[in-house]
Amino acid sequence: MTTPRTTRKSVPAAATAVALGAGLLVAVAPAPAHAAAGATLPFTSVEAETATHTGSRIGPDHTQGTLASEASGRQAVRLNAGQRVQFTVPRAANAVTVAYSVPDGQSGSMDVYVNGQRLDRTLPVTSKYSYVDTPWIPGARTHHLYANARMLLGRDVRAGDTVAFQATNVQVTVDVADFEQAPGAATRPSGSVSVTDKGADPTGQGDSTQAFREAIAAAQGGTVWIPPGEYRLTSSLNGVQNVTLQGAGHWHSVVRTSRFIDQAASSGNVHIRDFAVIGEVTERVDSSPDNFVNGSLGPGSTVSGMWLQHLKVGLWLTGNNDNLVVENSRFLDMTADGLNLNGNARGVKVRNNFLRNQGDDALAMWSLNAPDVNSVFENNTITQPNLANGIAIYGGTDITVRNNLIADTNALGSGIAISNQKFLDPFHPLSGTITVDGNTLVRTGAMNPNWNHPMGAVRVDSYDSAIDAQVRITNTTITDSPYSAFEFVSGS
Ligand SMILES: [Ca+2]
Repeated sequence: MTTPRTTRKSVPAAATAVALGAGLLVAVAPAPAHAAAGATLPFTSVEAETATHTGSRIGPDHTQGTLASEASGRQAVRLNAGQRVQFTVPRAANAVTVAYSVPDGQSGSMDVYVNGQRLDRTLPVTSKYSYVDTPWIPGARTHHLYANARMLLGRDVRAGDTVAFQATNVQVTVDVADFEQAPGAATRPSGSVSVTDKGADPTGQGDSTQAFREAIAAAQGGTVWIPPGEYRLTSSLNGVQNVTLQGAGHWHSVVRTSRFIDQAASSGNVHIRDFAVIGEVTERVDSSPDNFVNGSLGPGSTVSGMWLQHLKVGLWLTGNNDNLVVENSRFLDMTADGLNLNGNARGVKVRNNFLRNQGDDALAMWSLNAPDVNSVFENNTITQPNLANGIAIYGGTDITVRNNLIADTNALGSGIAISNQKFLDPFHPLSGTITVDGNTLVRTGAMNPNWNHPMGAVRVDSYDSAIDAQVRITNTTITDSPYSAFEFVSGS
């Protein structure tokens, strides 16, 4: 949610037991066997605190604004120069992504060792994308203390091999590492229009904006091919409709821009897949469209297999996005939301995505101007949203939140919030049936400094109006919550 949050009156504890509204039905059913929660992911994560190391373990901690509190598992390993953390590789891999933090204002690199042998390549680390301040949000402190860095190892490693990272010239706190087998580059689809045929520079030096625009115009009804390489765009694309944008895989085709698509309307049939969009967003400016997609992709569109990083928001969706599917993508290090259906979403499905280190709600529906209707967040894995909720449903009609895995929320956040907090008008409150089924919540919920009481792992919240909807919460698994598992909050 990238609107300012109003300061909430402290609610006396006794008031939370008051009935929320005449139409509210809450069913907490026993848990039968059900599908495993979360996304099916191509990588396996290993926590640094479970690895061997010569540094010092920090945490566990749930205090707002601390490195340990923002860490996956609420623990991490701090390395001073010369110290290392060594992971036992859990699966065949040739690539690794490391979540880390370095002190504010600093940057450097870590040496990388495979089975004790130092690689020629190093892993750069920087504080550039961390330490986000949002003083207009009451209760916020400096947050977003981590960032992610990825690398191809240049060789294959097997389960049981070791990969170690050694701090060299800066203190590094290592949180978690993802090991995976990155596939080779895909080949160009026949009949496609390559951006390089239109003059795009795959070295990342030249400005490829115009080449992308020309390729999209030339490929109407067909496919734009983004070959392996890095492409720098200096302004956003618009008028994108009736076209497929396809890369060779997100490890191979990388677009460097903080604003990829910015358009209020589209006739739709836009398909975006298999490349990375990595921005340079270091602050959060709510009036700027520093997003992968800002606005509308039009009806019948899809986003799949994308790597999205260092943006403000992944997808901030308004206008017509009927039946949009967003799937199999990774959202890392946004300074605000991962994805927000900002009203008027119809039949949107967001499924099987991985979201780590968002600076606000990881996945949100906010029914502003027009309701979000018949839309679904399912089988997503969400970890470490460091301000606000894992999943937040602010209003809307017939919404489903199913089989998601959410872990390690921080200040101002629940694992899942079902809320009539409106933020702005015209707001469309919860109506119809709100299905919350099969979700797993690990260490979610946090103290809210504005309320002076905690937010629970699952929060049903009649903040601005009574809830006149059926809210069905079933088959929920909640473990290690620092505060309440379920919380029902009356209005002010
Ligand atoms: Ca950790």
